[in-house]
Amino acid sequence: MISPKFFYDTLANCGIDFYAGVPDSLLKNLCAYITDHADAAHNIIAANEGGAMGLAAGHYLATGHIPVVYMQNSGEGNIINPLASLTDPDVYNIPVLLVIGWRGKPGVHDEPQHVKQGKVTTGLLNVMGIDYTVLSKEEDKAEAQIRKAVAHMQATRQCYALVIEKDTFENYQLNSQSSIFNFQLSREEAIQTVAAALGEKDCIVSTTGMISRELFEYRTVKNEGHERDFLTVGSMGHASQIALGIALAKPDRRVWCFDGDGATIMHMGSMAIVASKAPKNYVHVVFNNGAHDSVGGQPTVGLKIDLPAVAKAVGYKTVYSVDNKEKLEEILSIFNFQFSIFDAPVFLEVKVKKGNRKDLGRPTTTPIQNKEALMAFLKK
Ligand SMILES: Cc1ncc(C[n+]2csc(CCOP(=O)(O)OP(=O)(O)O)c2C)c(N)n1
Repeated sequence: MISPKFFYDTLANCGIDFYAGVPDSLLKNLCAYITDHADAAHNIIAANEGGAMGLAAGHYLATGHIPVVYMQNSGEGNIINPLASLTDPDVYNIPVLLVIGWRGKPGVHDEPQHVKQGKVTTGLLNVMGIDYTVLSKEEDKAEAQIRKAVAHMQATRQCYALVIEKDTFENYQLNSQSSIFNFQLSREEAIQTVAAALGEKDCIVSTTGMISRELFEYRTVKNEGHERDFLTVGSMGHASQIALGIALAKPDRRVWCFDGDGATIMHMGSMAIVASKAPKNYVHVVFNNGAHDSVGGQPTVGLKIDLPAVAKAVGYKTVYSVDNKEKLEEILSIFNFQFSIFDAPVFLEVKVKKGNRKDLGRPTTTPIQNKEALMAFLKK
């Protein structure tokens, strides 16, 4: 395995010291090392991977130095547009070193949302004309690959990708305290509290990562079915729009979006669309731990910005922010009492602490079973 320090120092020796990206579980140790060692001007955890490409391009324009964009392969979709219309040699010809975690690599068991992306990871690079290599797990070979990549980018001004398999990087524990907040509630307790307050006809669209896993476990422990929940296992940042689509088509049901701060910020423009449609049956709950908790806990700006104020500014009718169970239960009881008259869409920020149970399971039903059960439930 490669030590994150070795990778970081090798890039530094090649004159590369600017990072932008969205964290990934396979890159967890590397992202943690970068978070701890690069200063705030040289490591920007972007809203989404396309934004990271923009930041990288700006850095290159200002300095002439090759930047790095790190991401999970799920983020390839978000960079296709900047690759085609910003960095490509047919447009501005800007070199960016892409470091891409390869979830769902064919032959390696992974969750359903990673299977297709894993199959097309290198194919997408081929079609975009990006040269790449799968990074070796041996440091001397990896160093040679990095030097070759840098020489290629310097000669051609084109992007180059290092594709990273599982278990490439040695363990590195994030030290940074910047994203530790001691809120009373865990995310799982907060999810249980909100889910317990829902009506029989209500449905939930939950976001990628631990939030969907914790909701799934809640139903299992309660001996309830999973038909009321759409677990958005992939498509990070789009749960609010899936919920909006359901809410508009089913105005007689309350629809709850269970979002994360990272996912909300990833496509924050979607909040404006929710508000502009003003669905009377829509509640957007953001479990805000200020972190990309599901992939290693790297910080988001979630607790540095005022998300309820953003919601209010784009037009959500009612906004709340709570950081304890009593207040959360109080607000939920208002919803239940006043459902027919309360001013929606509602935005509810629940500030929660980072972390999850170590023995947290994963959904045992398939995405297609989940979809079919929900569609049958919505017909009732
Ligand atoms: C487009 C895309 N980029 C990156 C990822 C990897 N990823 C999965 S969950 C997650 C973090 C989600 O953070 P947040 O929404 O704040 O929820 P939390 O995990 O903190 O509960 C990330 C970055 C992804 N699935 N899709």
